[in-house]
Amino acid sequence: CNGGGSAASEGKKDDKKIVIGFSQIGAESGWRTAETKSIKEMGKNDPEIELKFSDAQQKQSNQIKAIRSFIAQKVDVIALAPVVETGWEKVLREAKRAKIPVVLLDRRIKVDDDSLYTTFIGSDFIEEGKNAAKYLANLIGPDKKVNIVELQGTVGASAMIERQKGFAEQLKKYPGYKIKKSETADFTRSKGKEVMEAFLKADGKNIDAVFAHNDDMAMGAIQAIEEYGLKSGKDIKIVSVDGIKDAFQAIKDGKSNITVECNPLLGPQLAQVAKELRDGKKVDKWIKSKEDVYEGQKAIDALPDRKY
Ligand code: GZL
Repeated sequence: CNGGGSAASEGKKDDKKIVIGFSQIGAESGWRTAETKSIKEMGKNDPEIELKFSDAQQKQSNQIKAIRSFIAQKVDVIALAPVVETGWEKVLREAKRAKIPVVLLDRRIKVDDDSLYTTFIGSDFIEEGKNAAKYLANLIGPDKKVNIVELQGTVGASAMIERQKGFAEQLKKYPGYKIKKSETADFTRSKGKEVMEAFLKADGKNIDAVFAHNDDMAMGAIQAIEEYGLKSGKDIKIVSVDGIKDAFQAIKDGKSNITVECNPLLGPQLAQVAKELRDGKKVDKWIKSKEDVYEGQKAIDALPDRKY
């Protein structure tokens, strides 16, 4: 180099940049791709951050490999969106031994030693499940007899476990509301359509509502309901979680009824946490996303401004 260049130009690690290794689950839903976009944009635009990105194609084994690779590269921070809650102790102990803080994004893990991660940036899934039931009962009438089918997210994912729990908890307040069938459709549109087709085939005349753990599965269910010959949003009410644009459009078109927002735009918060860790600041164990619930005219009015 010309001798006068900065440390970086001599090929040495530019120690002003914070290197974040992010192990992303995959691209199973519109929500997930929005989160990836938010974090990649942060990596590109924030001069203090260098982002290393790995896509695990839904496999925990690929996430564990990525974490080991980040440890070997001596990144400053590991960000992890854990596909499932369990099976992380061993590799997170390796990260701890390497003195690399681990920031959880958008899903939680179950570990006996919670010093294995520094913070969880994400939503209150129990709250989201409760809101889904509350708004559905408010729409149909809390005293009605309502047969519900449930499209669950990825088995073992905290978002799936806790949304199911919150919904069932709230449903106790409405004795006429019954979950007749509940099956995973893995947070994807195609599986949501497939499982809904099976539900309709089995007992289509007795389904009053669908609770889908994410909007993508709800979009698949809407297609199945229409192909079955019923009016989605009218004959069968739809409530789902995420708040992607397609869900707002479906509400505007009268095909869906309620979407419970779950914020995927976590790039700025991840950068903020990485800087606080660099500066030796203490960060909260849970950095909770702020979110709302959208239905009817409120959803229609918000549609033009939705960012994902
Ligand atoms: C929620 C996130 C979930 C979304 C789904 O934080 O983990 O995973 O709700 C996504 O769309 O697949």
